[in-house]
Amino acid sequence: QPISIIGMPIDLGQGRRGVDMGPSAIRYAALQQTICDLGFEVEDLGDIPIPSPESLEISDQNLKYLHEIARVCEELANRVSGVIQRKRFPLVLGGDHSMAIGTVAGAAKHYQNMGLIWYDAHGDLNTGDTSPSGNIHGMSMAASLGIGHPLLTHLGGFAPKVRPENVVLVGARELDLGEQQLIRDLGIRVFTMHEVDRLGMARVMEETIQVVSNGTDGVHLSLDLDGLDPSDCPGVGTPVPGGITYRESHLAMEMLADSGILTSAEFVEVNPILDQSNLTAKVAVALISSMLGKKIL
Ligand code: DIR
Ligand code: MN
Ligand code: MN
Ligand code: MN
Repeated sequence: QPISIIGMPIDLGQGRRGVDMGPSAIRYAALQQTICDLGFEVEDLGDIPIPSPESLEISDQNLKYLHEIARVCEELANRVSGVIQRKRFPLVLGGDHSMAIGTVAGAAKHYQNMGLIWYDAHGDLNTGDTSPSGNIHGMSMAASLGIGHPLLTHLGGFAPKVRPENVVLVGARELDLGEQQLIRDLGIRVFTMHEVDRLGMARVMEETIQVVSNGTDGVHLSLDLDGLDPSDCPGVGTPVPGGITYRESHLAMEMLADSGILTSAEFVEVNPILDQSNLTAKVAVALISSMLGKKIL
């Protein structure tokens, strides 16, 4: 399937500058050539324009930059939807994880029942009421499930985008109290680092693929690079020790490639300012290769 790259240089959803440079950093790590070498037809649609935080004011401390984030996510949703309409695979580069509200909205327009894999150290299951930070990048999975502020949950004119029984969280190791409660209430499938260690990544991904493909007609991968261990991916805004390794992540992406279930993907939270020699963007490109079916032999 031909691939369309979309950049989402957003940093309004969290507190540290530099993640707006994530799409550039991933492109700089030779994304397009790498995909091309794998034999895919690939186009780059450029970036969604994002206002810089210096030009804006925060009106609600519990939902920072709510209106601006909703507006640019709507644009992203339309762009993603257009790509799918043209029978192409949307590959979205971030940018902080608030962007997933747009990516998921755009993709979910095309599927009755979409599966969602959230690869992340965090749950991103807060709302304006439960968030300790007011940062919307910690609310994007909740919004996709229809929980939170209506401007976020009803983006694109419909809610919810996904159902709790079709979503899986992989790599979690830092969950706020409200997020833990929501996971219990909705019965969301979570593979914390405990399960990754205990079952192994192969088993975790077998079960993940089972859950997200059961009764679904599309599957989106939302991969936050902070799901990986900070020693492999130091260029992220909220690093948490004890993460998924580079090798486990490749295995996960290879198993997704073999399963053939993915219909869209995004790689987010790359912050080259906090990085060492663009390492995190290079890992993103390597993982994208595996996700697209790269084989050594
Ligand atoms: C925290 C951090 N749970 C929050 N979330 C992050 O602010 O809601 N998500 N870093 O990626
Ligand atoms: Mn995240
Ligand atoms: Mn984040
Ligand atoms: Mn995270």
